[in-house]
Amino acid sequence: MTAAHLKASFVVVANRLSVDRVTEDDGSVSWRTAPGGLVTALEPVMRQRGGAWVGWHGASDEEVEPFEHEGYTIQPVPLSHSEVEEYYEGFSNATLWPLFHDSVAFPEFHREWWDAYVTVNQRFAEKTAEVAEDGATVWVQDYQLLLVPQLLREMRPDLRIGFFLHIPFPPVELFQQLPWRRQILEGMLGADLVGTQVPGGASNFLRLVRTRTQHKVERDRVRVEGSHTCVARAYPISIDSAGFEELANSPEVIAEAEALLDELGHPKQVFLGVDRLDYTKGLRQRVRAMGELFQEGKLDPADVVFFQVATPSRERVDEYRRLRDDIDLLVGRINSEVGGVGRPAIVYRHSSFPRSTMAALYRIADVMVVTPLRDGMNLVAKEYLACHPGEDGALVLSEFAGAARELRQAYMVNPYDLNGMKDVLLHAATDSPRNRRRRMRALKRQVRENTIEAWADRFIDDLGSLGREPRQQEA
Ligand code: ADQ
Repeated sequence: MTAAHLKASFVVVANRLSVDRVTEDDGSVSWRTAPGGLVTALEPVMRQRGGAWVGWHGASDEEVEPFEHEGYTIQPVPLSHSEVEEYYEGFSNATLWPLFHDSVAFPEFHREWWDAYVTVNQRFAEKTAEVAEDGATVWVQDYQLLLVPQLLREMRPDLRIGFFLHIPFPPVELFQQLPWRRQILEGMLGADLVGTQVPGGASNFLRLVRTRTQHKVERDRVRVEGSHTCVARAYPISIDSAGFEELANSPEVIAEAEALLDELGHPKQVFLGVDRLDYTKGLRQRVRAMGELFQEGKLDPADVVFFQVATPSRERVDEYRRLRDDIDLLVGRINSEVGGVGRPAIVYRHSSFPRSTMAALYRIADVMVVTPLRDGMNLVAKEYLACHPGEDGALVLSEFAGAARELRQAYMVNPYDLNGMKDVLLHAATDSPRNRRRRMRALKRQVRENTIEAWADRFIDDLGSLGREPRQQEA
């Protein structure tokens, strides 16, 4: 039997597939794991559980046949060129993404983008209905697919449907701006279980349901009239902690870390930033803060390097192009003013790296700088804690990352407060070894104990038991 005919009892549905296509010079095609937080988190879950992953393969106007990958089935969903523009770059990434991140960039509202969003959500729901076996568990992911739970329930009431939002669910005042707010709430309510990164997200959602729909809300439960009960709760996501730790301690990664230090001329301290190049990640503020510390002589470029890697992201969306230009300019200006010896004060790489290189970077970072203006969780902070050897390291973390709720021993910053951030950066770099160790020990324990398997098990177990309750009551 081919992959196309296989039905699955566990289905993950996400905008993008877990794999990216790579075309070699000789024209041969292979697939490699895609970068980004959602895939980093869910790929190990799929490898362990098997099933099907429904998602777009990343190119427009092209149909790709289903295939097997690492023990699960890849089920590609096609998108046309205009759908990529309107559903993906438009409604998902220029309307919902900024709006759900505190409007740190201005969200645009266009009716034709919404129409494309509805069409594509319908297609994802149809594909999922086709590949899910009777009574299957379906786990829909993220803001690109907010309508899928309801659409899918209409087609397949036998399914157990979970939905997880990887980005923040915004405060009521912001969400209410959406012209299609009611449709989106009803779309999400099609799920048996709605998961958010932090409890505040679930309570924002429930408050909106209470005020904007007719459904009855009792604590964390919504009684969807004539249908089912939808529960909304927080499930803070994590990483494959043991997998990252093992990778970081492999001889290859240790050698790569040494080579990196050689290349940098063995500075006394390495500050590190790792992000998708996204305006929510607070890169402008971070680069300015580090630049001022160099310019004011508080950090000596002979001793200290700030290494920033930024994965290219959403490059066809205007805001992202502007951000890229701004960072290029800013880094260039700072480096021309505060030249280091043999290497610049800020080493900036605008590219994606293999996971082993990421692990090597985390190994050599004395101060990890994670300063988003708003972030659902932020896995980079957790990856650093899993990968950095020993207890002599420091995590500087924005209070506006979901991770700040769990990683309380980090050096916390408000990224909007440049002077405050500069003080904390210096404090983290110069704190006593005893304090740094005490904080790192607690942080590392947190990440070691809260793994991605535990996160997935908790969500899927709850989905199994919660989904059954209303049916038993109705019997
Ligand atoms: P993202 O916004 O993508 O995720 P994050 O959680 O930090 O943010 O994950 C980024 C991932 O990309 C990490 O696994 C990191 O290692 C990887 N990465 C970053 N730069 C890279 C580079 N140059 N080369 C290779 N890999 C790189 C979204 C939400 C987050 C949430 C996750 C998971 O915005 O808030 O934590 O989903 O739910």
